[in-house]
Amino acid sequence: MNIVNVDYDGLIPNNVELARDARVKKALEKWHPGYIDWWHDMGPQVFQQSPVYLRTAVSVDPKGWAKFDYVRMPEYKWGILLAPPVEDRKIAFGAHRGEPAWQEVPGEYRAMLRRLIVIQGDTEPASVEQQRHLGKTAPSLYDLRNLFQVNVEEGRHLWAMVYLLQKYFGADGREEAEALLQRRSGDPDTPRMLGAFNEKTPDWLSFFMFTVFTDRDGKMQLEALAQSGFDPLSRTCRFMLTEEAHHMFVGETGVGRIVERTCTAMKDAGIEDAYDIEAVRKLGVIDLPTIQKKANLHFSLSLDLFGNEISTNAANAFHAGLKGRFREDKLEDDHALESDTYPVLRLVDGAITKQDVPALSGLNMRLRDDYVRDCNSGFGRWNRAVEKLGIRFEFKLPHVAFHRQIGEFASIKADPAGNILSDAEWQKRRDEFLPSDSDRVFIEGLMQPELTPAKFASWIAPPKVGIDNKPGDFEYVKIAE
Ligand code: BYC
Repeated sequence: MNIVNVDYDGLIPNNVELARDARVKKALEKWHPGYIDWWHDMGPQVFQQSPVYLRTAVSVDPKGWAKFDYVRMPEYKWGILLAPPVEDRKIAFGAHRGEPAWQEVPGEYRAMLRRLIVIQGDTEPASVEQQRHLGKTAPSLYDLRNLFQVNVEEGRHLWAMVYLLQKYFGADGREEAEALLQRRSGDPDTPRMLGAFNEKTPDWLSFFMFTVFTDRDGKMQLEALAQSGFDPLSRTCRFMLTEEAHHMFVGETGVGRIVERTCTAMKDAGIEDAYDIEAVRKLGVIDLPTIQKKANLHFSLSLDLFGNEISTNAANAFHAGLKGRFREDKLEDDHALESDTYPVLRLVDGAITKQDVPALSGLNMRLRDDYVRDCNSGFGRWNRAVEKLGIRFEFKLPHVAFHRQIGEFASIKADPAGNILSDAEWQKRRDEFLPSDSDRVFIEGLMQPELTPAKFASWIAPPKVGIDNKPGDFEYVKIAE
């Protein structure tokens, strides 16, 4: 075994020499049955015993790290995989810039580091819990397989954070690892830590939007943590990012396929007006304005995950060298930001106003701005597809003040263009901006399972290529076995 290849002999595949680390191995083996119980209780509600064509990480070599095969989900090899170390790596930002990256937890920052790892860890099982019922209404075997792939990898990401807690944080790390299995998405008494992870993912359009917008927050946060001066966290996040890319692919192509199917059906039926919702829905497809409303919802929920506009936590984590900026190592400045400013949208005397704030306090917003830019690229692709199919409609990202629950704009109501509305106006117009009860009922009605190989539900187009280049009629999940 070396750092690139993974040791598959034991219960827990790993490239961290677990076999030589009796204490951590024992702690993880003790945690394992609780994890499996959690997976049975809170993981996918159906097809747990069906062989699923899944990829499993067998290496951390970027050129070929995964193998595909049929696996029953509870038997998936959830391993601990860290990207190879960078020789002589130095801390790249903050007060310790230029010092060797930490291989052990820096004592003075222990609590801050633990909190970041626990929050990251908490989101992983939360998303599996949110998505557990979706297998019952999959639009195809291809999509069912993709859902399960995302789920098992989120499970692996929980393992990744639990390894860090068990290895580096002693008794309190063990307690936190236990607590990660106890909290439940949406539970009134023991909810998950961040707002968006307690929301429902009621249907497949929401699932795809979640993987577009919320997994993309995951990408941004992992990129920021991959810059960490705490080297084991950096290496862990670097490998997680490899897997995360597929989750966003699932979301972006999922929404893209829904948009394509809608536009094609409209064209075939001779419907030009995208807002003739009743006529479009009669075709058994999802009208474009409703897709936009779902995007509005999931984008705004995901913006909340960046925290407050002005954040001492973010400033402290950067100063300490624990959490950097998006691609910090590619930025050209002093990487200390002590005397810099950053422009941030704030609520000043009731108006949305751009204000220069100390760059350290504005770090959450800087990451959020990078995120918004990244989101726009997905919108561009969907808009090009709409245009190509000859339909007049444009998807737009809503304003950052729209429908917020965290930060300065939580106290106001704004429309997707960023105009401030009175409470009464908001109540009157809310259903123009966000999915209404009748939208939900309509979408729910469409969510009938289609589990015949090569077949797809009426509202979604087939993918351009199969997973692992498999043909269109490939049996991605062997339902009958
Ligand atoms: N909900 O100083 P502030 C992923 C709390 S997703 C509830 O602005 P900070 C994935 C905050 O905790 C990525 N509470 O916060 C995606 C703080 O509480 P305390 C997950 C919130 O720390 C899909 C207080 O408000 N990873 O991987 O600067 C599927 C003051 O706020 C929320 C991370 O998030 C909220 N939305 O920023 C699967 C990375 N926002 O300490 C997986 C680690 C804020 O006063 N986390 N609060 O009690 C962080 O870096 C930061 O904790 C946050 C918040 C960016 C989340």
